[in-house]
Amino acid sequence: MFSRACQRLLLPRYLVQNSSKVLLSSKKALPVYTKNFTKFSNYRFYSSKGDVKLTSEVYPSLKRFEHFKRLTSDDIVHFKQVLDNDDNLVLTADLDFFNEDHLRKYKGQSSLVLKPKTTEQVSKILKYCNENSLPVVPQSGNTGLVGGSNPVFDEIVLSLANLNKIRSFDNVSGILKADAGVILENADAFLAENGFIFPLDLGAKGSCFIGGNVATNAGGLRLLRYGSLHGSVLGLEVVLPDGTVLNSLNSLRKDNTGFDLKQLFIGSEGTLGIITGVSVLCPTRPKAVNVAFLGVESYEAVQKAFTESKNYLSEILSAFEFMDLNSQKLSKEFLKQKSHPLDEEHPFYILIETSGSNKDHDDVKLESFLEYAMENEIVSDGVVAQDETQLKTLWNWRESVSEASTIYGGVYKYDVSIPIQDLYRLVEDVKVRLSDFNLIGETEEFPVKDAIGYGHIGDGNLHLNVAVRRYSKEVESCLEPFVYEWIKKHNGSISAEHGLGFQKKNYIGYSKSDIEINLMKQLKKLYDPKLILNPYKYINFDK
Ligand code: FAD
Ligand code: 2HG
Ligand code: ZN
Repeated sequence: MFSRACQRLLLPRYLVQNSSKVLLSSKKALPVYTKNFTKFSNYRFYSSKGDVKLTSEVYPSLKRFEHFKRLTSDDIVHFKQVLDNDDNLVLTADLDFFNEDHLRKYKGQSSLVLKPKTTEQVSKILKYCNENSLPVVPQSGNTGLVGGSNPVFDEIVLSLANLNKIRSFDNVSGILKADAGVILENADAFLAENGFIFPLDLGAKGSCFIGGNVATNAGGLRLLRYGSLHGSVLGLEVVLPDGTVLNSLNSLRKDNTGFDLKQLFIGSEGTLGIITGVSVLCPTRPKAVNVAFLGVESYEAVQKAFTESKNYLSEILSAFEFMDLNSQKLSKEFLKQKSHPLDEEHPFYILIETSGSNKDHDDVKLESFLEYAMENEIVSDGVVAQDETQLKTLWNWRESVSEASTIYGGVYKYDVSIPIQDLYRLVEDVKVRLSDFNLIGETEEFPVKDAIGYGHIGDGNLHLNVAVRRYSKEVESCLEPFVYEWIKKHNGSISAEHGLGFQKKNYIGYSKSDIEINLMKQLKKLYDPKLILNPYKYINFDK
C-alpha cells in the first residue's frame, strides 16, 4: 500500500511482433484483476485436502525427551492465575490452527495454548515451564514454511497474538518500537501514515507478526533494497527460558559496547528466547514506485537483465524477482484468471520495482533501461504498471506463486541460496530426477504435478517448489538429500530465508561445519539448559 496518489505512468508498452522489436505506446490498459492480495488473517488456506498426519507418527524414530514433564491440571490452574483467569487467554480445545503448520505437513498434539498480553506474563510462564521442565513452542502468525512454529509432541504453544501494540515511533530517526505480535501489514500501515515504510515485505504480510519475522530473519521481496533484519533491527526485548527479561530495546544506530547479543536471537527461530518487543529502523516511504513485468527467453537473459538493471537503475532498484513459465501457469489457475499480464508465453518472467523520491527522474531511468533491454534482445515483452491497482496486480502474479504451488494437494518447498549462474539448474536437474524415478506427470497416478522455480534473484535466492498431488515418502526420499547434496556441491545454502524449523534440522550439516554446529549447541545449552524452548527443531539438540 503506497500512500502516493495514483498517477499515470507515461511509459510505453513493449511488444515483440514477428521477431522484430516494436515499441508501442500503450492505449491498452492492463487488465484489472478482481483478486485481492492474498491475506491470511481471516481465513486459513488449506494446502492439502484431508487430515494432517501427526508428526510423531510420520517420524516414529523421533522420541519425546524423557526429562519433559507431562502437563497436569495443576499446571493449567497455575497458568490461568498468571493470565488473570481470563478464559480467552488459556485455550484447551479446538487447537488445530495452532497444532498444524501452514502447509499442513506437520501436526503436533498440544493440549494447551497460552496467549499472554504482557512481557511480564511471558516471563512468569517461562519461569514456571523452566522450573517444571515443560516444553514450549513460541508461535506468531504460523505462516512459517519449515514446520518451526508447531509442536511436535505435547509442547505448550505460547502465542504472541495478544502482544500487539505499537509502543512508540520517532519520526526524526524513523525508529519504531513495537510489541512482537504486531502483524507486519499493520506495522507498515502505521508507518505509512507517518511517511515511513517497514524495511521488510513478504506475501504473508497480512498474517505474520514482526516478532516472527525477526525470529526467522525473514528476507522477503525488498531485501535487495533495505538489507537484512540483522541490519535494520536495532534492539530486542527477549524473555529467556528461565523467565529473565533481556531488555535491549535500543534506539541507537551505533553501539560498540560488547557483544551484539540481539543478533543471536535474529533467526534463532524461538530456540534461545521469546522475542516480545522489537526496535527497528524504518526508511522513509518512497514517493515514486514503478513496477515492470517482463518476459524473457532464457535464464541467461534473466541474469543479463539483472546486471543491466543494476547499471541503469542503481539506487532506485528496489526489487528484482523472477518466475518461470510453469509458476505463472499455476498462478493463473490459482488466481482463476483467463489472461496473464503478458499475452504471449515466455520461459521466464521478471518483476522489477523501482522506488525513489522523484517520479520524473525514476521514469526516465526505467524507460532507458527498458529501451536498452529491448534493443539488445534481453527482454522480449513487458508491461509497466500505470496506476496503483496495476502495480498491485503485477505484484500479485509474483506473490501468489507460493500459495499457487499448493493447489494440487501439497508441495515440497526448498528455499535455497545458490550462486546466480547455477541457480536455475537445480530446477532442471530435479525435474530430470523426478522423471527418472517416474514420479512426475500430468495424470493422477503420478504423485508429482510439477517442479517450478521462482524467487528473489537479486539475492541469489531460489524457491524450488515441487507441487504434488499427495505427500509421499517416495517423493520425499527422491528429493532429499538429493537437493541438499546438489546445493552443497554448488556452494549454496539449504535455507536462504525460511529457516531450518523441523523440516531441515537434520540437514544443517550441508551448510554449516561441525565446528559451527558445536558452537551453536553450546550456545543453546547456555541459554536453555533444559531444552524447553522449541525442542526437536533447528539442530538436533539432544541432551
Ligand atoms: P511463525 O510461523 O509463527 O514462527 C516462525 C518461527 O519463529 C517458529 O520457529 C517460531 O517458534 C518462531 N517464533 C515466532 N515468533 C517468535 C517470537 N516472538 N520469539 C521467538 N521465536 C518466535 N519468508 C521469507 O523470509 N520471505 C518471504 O518472501 C516469505 N514469503 C512468504 C509468503 C507466503 C505466502 C507464506 C505463507 C510464507 C512466506 N514466508 C516468507 C515465510 C514466513 O511468512 C516467514 O518465515 C515469517 O517471518 C514467519 O512469521 P510468523 O509470524 O508467521 O512466524
Ligand atoms: C516467496 O518469496 C516466499 O514467495 C515463499 O518466500 C516461497 O513458498 C515458497 O516457497
Ligand atoms: Zn521468498
